[in-house]
Amino acid sequence: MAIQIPAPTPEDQFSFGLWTVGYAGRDPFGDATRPAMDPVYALEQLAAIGAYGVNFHDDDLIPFGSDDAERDAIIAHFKQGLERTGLAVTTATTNLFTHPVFKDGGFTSNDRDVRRFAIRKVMRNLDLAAELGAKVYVCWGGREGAESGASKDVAAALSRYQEAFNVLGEYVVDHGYDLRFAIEPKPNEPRGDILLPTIGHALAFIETLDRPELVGLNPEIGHEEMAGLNAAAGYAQALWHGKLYHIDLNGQNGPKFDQDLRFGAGNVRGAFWVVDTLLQGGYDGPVHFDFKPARTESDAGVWVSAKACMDNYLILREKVKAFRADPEVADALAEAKVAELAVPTLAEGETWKELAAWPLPDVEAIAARGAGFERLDQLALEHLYGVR
Ligand code: GLT
Ligand code: MN
Ligand code: MN
Repeated sequence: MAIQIPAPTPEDQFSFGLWTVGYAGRDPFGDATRPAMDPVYALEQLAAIGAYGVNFHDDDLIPFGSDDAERDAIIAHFKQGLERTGLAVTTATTNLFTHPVFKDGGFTSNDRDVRRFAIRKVMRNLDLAAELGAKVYVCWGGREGAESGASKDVAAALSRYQEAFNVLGEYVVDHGYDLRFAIEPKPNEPRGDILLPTIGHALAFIETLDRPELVGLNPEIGHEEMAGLNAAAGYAQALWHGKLYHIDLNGQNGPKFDQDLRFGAGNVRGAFWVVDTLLQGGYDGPVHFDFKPARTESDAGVWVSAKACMDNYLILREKVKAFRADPEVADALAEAKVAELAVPTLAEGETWKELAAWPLPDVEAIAARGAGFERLDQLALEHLYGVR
């Protein structure tokens, strides 16, 4: 059945990084296929397609090495663009991966001077992030890792990673900034192996920090799928921990290079369950698309691709809502005992002692029952395929 794609609204909080729509098409094998994009032009086009917000790396906006006067002029021009278009700055982040100084990482480089410079670079952009009203500060440690065993002492690297977040947490608190950090896991690329490779690794790491409440996650669908993981299940666990501070939605086709396809392309079924998980779990932060418009496209194709991210989210949201509202689905959920999982295994006041005295049911009879999961999943697929 054809559905009407709703128009994006500010409540949807759709946002895009300047580096996403501004991706000029450079890859390890080929040069840029599009010219560099002026950030203010990006703001205008994003507003035109109905986006709510924007985010950026320091260097996306202010080229590395700009002097103070250039920096001030760029920021003033960008602020005018924000005012004119009404776009919000939802998020900001730091580029600790492009300049050759970061070839062995930023916070975890073996070279102490690099580590000190990296923290300084983040501190400077935190000031700008706070000034522009960002509430989340993403930390993607793409270069924090190694290609070979002896070159990186992983335990020492984790201690330095921890130290960086502790220093930056103190910086934010001392300045009274209303900002929280969101770590973005990724298993590999550009490093052979990256530290904090998955949601689970990052969650465990966060609990070791001085201010764990200031640090959460920014999981990217493609990065979880590169690790062969189920992104929706990862998002659900991050929500369960109260740590889903931000999201990077995009598309990926299984464990291969980071494809950064527009959201909804790639693993479509996985995307359906990600949207369901966000709705069911009450995620209320920015819905950020971290994709790369294919390098085959002209500028016009960039905006087709960007708008498609929002449209695909809205389409999937309609389908998820229809799935959840379908009486047959309610029946299948009941048959599959999905709600029963919310009932604690022991009754209130019960201990292992009462459990030990519990008269055992007919285990063979229980084992013979079907779970009813195939019916439930087929109903979801039929909603997704558009026949319901
Ligand atoms: C880079 C990376 C993304 C991160 C960005 C934030 S930069 O494009 O591929 O996944 O979200 O640093
Ligand atoms: Mn990616
Ligand atoms: Mn990302």
